[in-house]
Parts: sequence; C-alpha cells; structure tokens
Amino acid sequence: MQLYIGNQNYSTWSLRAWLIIKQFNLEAQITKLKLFSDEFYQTLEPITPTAKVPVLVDGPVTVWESLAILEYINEAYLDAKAWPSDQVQKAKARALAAEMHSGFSALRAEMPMNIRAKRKIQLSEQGHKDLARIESMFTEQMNQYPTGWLFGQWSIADAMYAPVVLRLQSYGMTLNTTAQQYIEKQLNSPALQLWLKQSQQESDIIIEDELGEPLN
Ligand SMILES: N[C@@H](CCC(=O)N[C@@H](CS)C(=O)NCC(=O)O)C(=O)O
Repeated sequence: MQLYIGNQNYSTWSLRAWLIIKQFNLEAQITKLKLFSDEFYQTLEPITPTAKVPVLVDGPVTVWESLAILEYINEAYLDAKAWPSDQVQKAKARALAAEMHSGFSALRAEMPMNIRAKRKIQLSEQGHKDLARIESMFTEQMNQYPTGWLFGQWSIADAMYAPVVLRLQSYGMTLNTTAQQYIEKQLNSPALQLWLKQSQQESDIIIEDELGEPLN
C-alpha cells in the first residue's frame, strides 16, 4: 500500500488514515507532500479526482476520502476488527465517525490542528456547542469503557477523533475528568506519539492555520 499524506503538523485527514496503518503495524509506504505546493497537485492530480490528501493506492485500487480509506483498510487487511463486533455498538461507532466527517465545522475552523502551537483562542457560540458535544461524547463513552478507547478496543471512531485531542492540547483546553481519560488514552498511544514526533520535525508554515494569541 502507498499512502499520500500532507504536513503532519496540520493535516487532520491525513492523520486519520495514517493512524490505522500504524495502529495495526501494516506495511505501507508513506509519501508526504507539502500541502498546497506545486508538487502536491502535480503528484495527486493524475491519481485522484479531488487532488487532496489522504489518498491510498493499493495495487490497482485507489481510494480517496479518509473515511473510505479507513473502511477499505479495515475490510482488506483487518478482518473488519477496526469496528466493534457488536451490531449496536458498531452502528454507534459509525454514527460518531460520520458526525466528525460531516460536522463540527465551527470547531474545525476555529481550532485548526497545529501541533506545534500553544495558543489561546476565543470560540464562537457554535464553537462552544461543538466542544460541549465532544465532551459529552467522550464522557459517555468513558463511562461505558473506562480508560479505554471510545468503544473499548481501538476503532475507526478513535482515528476520527484523534485530531480533536491534539487541537485541545494546542489551545490549552481541558475537559472534565472522565472525558479527560480519553485524551490521555489517545496521547499515550505509540502511534499518535510517532505522528507527534514526526510533525515536530517539520518547519513549513500554513498561515491560514496559525490562529490564536500566544500564551502569556
Ligand atoms: N473529506 C476529505 C478531506 C480531505 C482534505 O480536505 N484534505 C486537505 C488536507 S487536510 C487537502 O488535501 N487540502 C488540499 C486542497 O484543498 O487543495 C477526506 O476526508 O479525506
């Protein structure tokens, strides 16, 4: 498999697809492209209709869109174990993943992932609502699966919410103690640690994602 990703400091969608590969120690060649560079579009335009990352190429198969990549890897390489086996829990995990894929637009716009940054920001009313939904989701799942992943074992839902954890870190936000257990679980994961380490080695700046005021 070959996975194309963007700058690790900024690219949340890349992180989600990359995580499933690292979480399960799958073999894949990772190609990192600088977001918005000429090379980025020259490389991706012949491969995908969207010219966005992540993109997975697996022999004759090309998959774009992060959630489709996660689903493809789960089915092709993981015997479907990256969703809960229980039908009801699986439906809920899919709902949480879809919520992130199609929602949280205020939170995503107002708290761009910027792993290097340590900033303070002001959230809009909708941003606060998005954050409250995140907190209640994490709390509910941690009440059901204390100190675990959202559904006990690592699932695609955890890939979808990993960037939120990093956003909270960058903007100095803490959740209630129960929800915070999930933040710790994510941050202690070796796969996410590796992503953090690699992102720290980058120096490119994407000015649109550099929001917030320096912390005093
Ligand atoms: N819905 C897509 C979003 C992909 C996306 O927007 N990727 C960004 C980087 S995080 C990108 O490639 N941007 C380049 C561009 O918009 O030209 C997915 O889930 O994969």
